[in-house]
Amino acid sequence: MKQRNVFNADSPVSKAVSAVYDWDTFKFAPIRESTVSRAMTRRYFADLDKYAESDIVIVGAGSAGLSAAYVLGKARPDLKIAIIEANVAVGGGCFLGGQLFSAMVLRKPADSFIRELGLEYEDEGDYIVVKHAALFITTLCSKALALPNVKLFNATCVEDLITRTTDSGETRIAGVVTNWTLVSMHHDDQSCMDPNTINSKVIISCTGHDGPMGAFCVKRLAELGLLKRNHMGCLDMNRAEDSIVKNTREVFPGLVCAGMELSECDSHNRMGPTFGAMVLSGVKAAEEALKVYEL
Ligand code: AHZ
Repeated sequence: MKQRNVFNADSPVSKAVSAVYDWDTFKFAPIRESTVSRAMTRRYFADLDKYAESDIVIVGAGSAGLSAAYVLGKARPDLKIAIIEANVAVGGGCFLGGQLFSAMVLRKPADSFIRELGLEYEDEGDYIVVKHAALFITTLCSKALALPNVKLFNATCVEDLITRTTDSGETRIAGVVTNWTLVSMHHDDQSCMDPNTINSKVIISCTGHDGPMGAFCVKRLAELGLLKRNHMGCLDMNRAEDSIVKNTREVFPGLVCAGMELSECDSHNRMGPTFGAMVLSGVKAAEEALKVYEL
């Protein structure tokens, strides 16, 4: 027997969403399919046009890349910041804490960044625990993307770097070469799918340690003999976190390296599932990138 849905302004759900729906008479506003297509494509291509000349490009939207994006976007509303992420989903290795556990550990003094995001945590003395890594990364992402000067191009892969040779003969990074990730995955069975480009004065590379797609910029420069590549060291939490943050820097003219990608450059130890160094490496990368930008 069909029951009439009760129109109830006092229901706890109506109060939670601050709206009352009468489910029997409910109807969405009308729309034509092409309107939806145009609403998306017009904005996407306007963004491609706007960010083709970016001030700072961040490669990789894991914990280090998104921390850098949030800090930079907030500190410098005058700069255009593009984030390029190869995956559909952001977060990199940061949707779980470690070994598929959910809680996320950050050693102090990274607790100040968690307070900046407005997240609750348990204070355990020398370290803090956020109840779920996904809560951290989604909050960080939403705060970064809410900034008007930050644009995320996800499902977009950095396939190469743009270089320039200055009058003094120095090679500098001057941007990134991109393609949609699904296109990048078919370079072996489709011919000549040329990429797109974004020019930028500074790149912050945060593509993580070596793996199916990590350490991209360090590996690319190393294969050309422009940068020496060292491999990530074994796990040592104490050494790893300090040395990643301390060494976050411009590793090649125009290229700041942050997060675990740096371990493939300098052979830092890995730290396993503790994320303070990723967050603070992102913050330091933002400062280093601004120094390069202002030169
Ligand atoms: O998809 C990658 C991920 O989201 C993205 N990425 C990689 N190559 C790319 C390319 N173009 C665009 N060519 C690319 N995007 O970069 C992101 C890297 O995120 P991550 O979480 O792997 O790196 P992170 O340095 O931000 O965080 C590392 C987290 C780790 S690993 C680790 C250990 O192994 O001990 N410990 C911690 C805390």
